[in-house]
Amino acid sequence: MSAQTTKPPVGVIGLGNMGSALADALIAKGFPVTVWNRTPAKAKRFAAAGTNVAAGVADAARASDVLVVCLLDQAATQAAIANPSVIGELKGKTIIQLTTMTSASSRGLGAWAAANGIAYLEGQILHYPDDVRAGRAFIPCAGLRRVYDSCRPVLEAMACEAPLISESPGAAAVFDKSLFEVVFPAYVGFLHGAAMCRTMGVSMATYTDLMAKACFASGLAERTVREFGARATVGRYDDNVKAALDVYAPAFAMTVHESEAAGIRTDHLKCVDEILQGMIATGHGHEDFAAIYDLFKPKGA
Ligand code: FVH
Repeated sequence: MSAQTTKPPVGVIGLGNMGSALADALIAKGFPVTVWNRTPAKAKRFAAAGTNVAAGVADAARASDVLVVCLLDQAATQAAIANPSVIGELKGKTIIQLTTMTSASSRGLGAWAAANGIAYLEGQILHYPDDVRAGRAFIPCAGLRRVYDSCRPVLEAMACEAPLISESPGAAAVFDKSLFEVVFPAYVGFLHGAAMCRTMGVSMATYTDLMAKACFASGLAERTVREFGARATVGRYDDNVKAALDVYAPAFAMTVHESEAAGIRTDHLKCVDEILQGMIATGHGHEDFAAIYDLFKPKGA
């Protein structure tokens, strides 16, 4: 992609929920876009609006400097791009890979691209298609800085934040999974908490409103992750402790007890309870919650 061109021709491979939003965002920002989808029906509205629709992935690659790939998974991505006619068209060009996949798959794809003279940037979309259309999506990226720099205009059309978090492909994929790790248990907890409160006659509306205010509108969630991050960076957990693990552990044990008393399953709570009790048993009760970070060193490190 030429450094002087701010709006290079872009191909979008995959017009599912997310791929079509990416194409919409690029078109809205004035990029010359060529789209392709395995099932042609999904490309119809683009053709009707005057967007170039390619007959195949190789045609889309030929028409583009940058190929944005957003397919179901790694296998679909492999099927779409790993064939000689596509490789021939992509040589010297750039792939922005936005399909959700594991870090190992992304590294493999990066190595495949390098071996075929194709620049590779991995990005993982953290938000929903409507967020992409509204310009409020985050897409953390990983890949060589020079490739990232050359892709910035395209990234900025699809995301409000698209930081380069590492030069190693796979890092964005791992970040994506970390996000799932943070939010999915929180979502499960939110719904479980609602069930507990319902047994005491608290309405869903009251529960939702109070939880949204207590965790998010108050800034608690953001303050907490920033404080944990700062403590874990220096590895000190015993200074200026606002609430020690000695305080949190019994409170969480009560949560398990409340849930059991209400006849609601507690399996997802038990492992957190075990971690907290383990911290107390190993002499960390006086420390901050962030001390748990040190439990998660990879085996052998
Ligand atoms: N939708 C979302 O909110 C999330 C947000 C976070 C990131 N994800 C990831 O984005 C990838 C695509 O997700 P999607 O929501 O667009 O998924 P679908 O609407 O199901 O569209 C899937 C597209 O993949 C095409 N496809 C599937 N298999 C193949 C194949 N073997 N060869 C070529 N294309 C294939 C499918 O084509 P078709 O079924 O219409 O012919 C769609 O274009 C995904 O990794 C999410 O995790 C989205």
